[in-house]
Amino acid sequence: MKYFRIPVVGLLGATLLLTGIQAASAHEAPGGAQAPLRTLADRADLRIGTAVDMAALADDTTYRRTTGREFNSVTAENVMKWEVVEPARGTYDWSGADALVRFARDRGQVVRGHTLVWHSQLPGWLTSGVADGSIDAAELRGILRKHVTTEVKRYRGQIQQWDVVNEVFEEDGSLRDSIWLQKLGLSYIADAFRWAHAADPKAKLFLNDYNVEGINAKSTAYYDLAKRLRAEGVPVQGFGAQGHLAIQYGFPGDVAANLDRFAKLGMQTAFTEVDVRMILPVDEEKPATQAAYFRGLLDACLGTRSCKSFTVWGFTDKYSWVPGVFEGQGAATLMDEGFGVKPAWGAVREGLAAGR
Ligand code: 9MR
Repeated sequence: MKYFRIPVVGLLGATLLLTGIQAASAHEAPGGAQAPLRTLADRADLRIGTAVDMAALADDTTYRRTTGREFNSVTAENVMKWEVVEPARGTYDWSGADALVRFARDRGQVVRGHTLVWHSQLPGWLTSGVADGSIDAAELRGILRKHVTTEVKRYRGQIQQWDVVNEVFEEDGSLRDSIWLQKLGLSYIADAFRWAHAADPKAKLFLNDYNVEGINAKSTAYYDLAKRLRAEGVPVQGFGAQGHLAIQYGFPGDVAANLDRFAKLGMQTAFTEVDVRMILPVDEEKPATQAAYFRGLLDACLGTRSCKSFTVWGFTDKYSWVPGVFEGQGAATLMDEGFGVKPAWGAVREGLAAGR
C-alpha cells in the first residue's frame, strides 16, 4: 500500500498553523487535573475517536484506561474486517468485534464500523475461490451481499457510522482494479450501500479513503461518485477522509473546502484514521510540525458543521501500524511508546477546547 502526498502547503503552512498552539510537555500526564479529550469534544459537538487494537485492550491496562477515559468513539483497527469475522466460509468469529462493542457500550462511546467492502484483508477462501474460478461472479455477488447483511445486522443499532466501501479509487481518480470491480462491475458500490442500509437503516453509511483530505483527483472522484449515487437515491450519507499524513510531504491544501463540497451534497464528513508520521529519528522540530498537522485537520473538521467525528488511528506509538509498513518512519500518534503526551496531544486538546 502506498501513501504519499504532494507537498502543497509545506512547512510554512505548518508553522502558521502552529501559531497559538501551546504544546503540552512531553511528560505531562494525559488526564491529570485536565478534562479528558472526550469532555472537551462533547462540548464541541464532536466525537473524538481512536482505532482500537484488541490485543492491547486486553493486555495493557494503561491502554485500556486511556481508551475509555479520553475517547467517546472507537473503531476496530482490525477485528471487524472480513478475514477476521469469517475466516472459513460460513464460520464466523465475532469475539473481537463483540468485545469492542461491549467495551464501548459500557463507557458511553459510539462505534465506527470498519470496514465492509475492501480489497485488502479478505479471507483466503474468498480470494483463492475467485482466483481459481470456483467462485463465479453470480456467486461472488451473493457472498458479498451475505457478508454485508450479516455483519451490519449483527450490530444493528450499535454502530454510528459504517465504512461501507473502503479505498475504491486510485490516486489519479480511476477506479481501483479490485476483485469487486473486475467481477461485479461498478454496481457493487451502490449494492453494498443498499444492502447495508436495509440491514441497519439508522447507521450512517460512509465512503472512506486515504489521500483525500484536500481537493485532488482522488477526492474529486469521490465527490463525483457521491453526487451520482445520491442523485440515484443510493443511501450514501458520509465521506470519510482517513488522514494518514506525513510531515515530509506537506499539509494538504483546501481541506476545509473539500469537506464543504461534500457537506453541500447533504453528506456528513469525518476524519477517520488520523496519524502524522515522520522520518525517524525524532528531532526538536518534527513534533511541532506534527502537532500543527493534527490541529490543521481538527480545525477543518470543527470549522465544518457536517464534520462530527474525528478519529485517530491509534493514540500511542506503542501499537501504531506505521513502523511496520514504512521503514524508517514512525512516531505518528499523539503519545509516545510510554504513553507520554506529545505536542500533538496538546494541539488536539487546545483545538477541542477552542470548539467550533
Ligand atoms: O492498522 C491496520 C493494521 O493493523 C493492519 O495490518 C492493516 C492491514 O492492511 O490495516 C491497518 O488499517 C488500515 C485501515 O484498515 C484502512 N486504511 C489504512 C489503515 C492503515 O494501513
